[in-house]
Amino acid sequence: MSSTLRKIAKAVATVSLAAASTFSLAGQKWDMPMAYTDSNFHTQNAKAFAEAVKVATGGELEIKVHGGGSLFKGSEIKRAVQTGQAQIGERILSAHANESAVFGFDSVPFLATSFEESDKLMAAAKPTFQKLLDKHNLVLLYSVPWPPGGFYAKKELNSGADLQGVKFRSYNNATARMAELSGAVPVQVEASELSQALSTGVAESFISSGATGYDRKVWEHLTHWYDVKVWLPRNYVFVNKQAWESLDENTQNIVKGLALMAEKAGTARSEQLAGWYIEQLAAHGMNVGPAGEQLAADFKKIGDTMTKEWLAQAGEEGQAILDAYRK
Ligand code: PCA
Repeated sequence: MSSTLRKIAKAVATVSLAAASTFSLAGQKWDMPMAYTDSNFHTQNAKAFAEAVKVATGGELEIKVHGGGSLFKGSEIKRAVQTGQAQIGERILSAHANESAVFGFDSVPFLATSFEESDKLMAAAKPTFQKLLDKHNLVLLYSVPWPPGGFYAKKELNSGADLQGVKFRSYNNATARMAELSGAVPVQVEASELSQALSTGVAESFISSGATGYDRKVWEHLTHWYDVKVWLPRNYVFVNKQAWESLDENTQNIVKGLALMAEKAGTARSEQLAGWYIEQLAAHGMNVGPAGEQLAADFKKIGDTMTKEWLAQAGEEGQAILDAYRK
């Protein structure tokens, strides 16, 4: 090789090496732990979001979704993102009410019981919620409600008294409290471990949407679902603040835009699937329908107690959310 050619080859190698290292410095790979199974509609929605981010940023930001609690268990996800062990994550919002009652705004019984009301409540809560998240070193990207929650059981429920002594699976403070006030015995179980808890008799009843009943094939263990519409709890997607600030403004804007779309698309999907999930429970032999008069009245009473308790815990911030919602 002539010395001129050698010089050119060296120059090309140096330039392409520099280009490659610039790319790897600028390009980021984020891990996104999620608690619910890969086929769940929230997880599917997040996968579509991650794919869109990759395409729209020309690969500058790649988000890898880890479903089903495979990277961090549900109960560990928030802490992992706060401390930067993962850059982005998703969790059911009300599970964090044990840290601050404000996180439970969407799980005040019978406060918001339709998709429309759920959106309205989220809009009312957003300023307070975002301020709280900032204190936790997190930035909110989007949130999507589950379909309305009802009661699963393996016998007919005619009144609240029928839950006396029943082993009741909870997934947050509100479901545990509802169990206690019904005289049931709460036991905390992640959705990813629900089938096992039902098959081993650790749990025999719980509150959840048709989505989780379908995802976990609960018809293999239970017989009834009562459409109580107690709430529409949200999953929310949050980013570690330092990870967020490490993105340039252009990338942040792309991510924010796609997050807004993910919220709309996920919510539309939840609403679209809500009835279908219930049909699936029925198609697999479960009795599905509204709660009878006595059962509904008993739950309503428990709901009133829990609303008072939540307001006492969430204080002025809680009251501000309720006032903005009812305006
Ligand atoms: N499914 C989740 C939370 C709310 C819902 O509908 C669960 O049961 O864990």
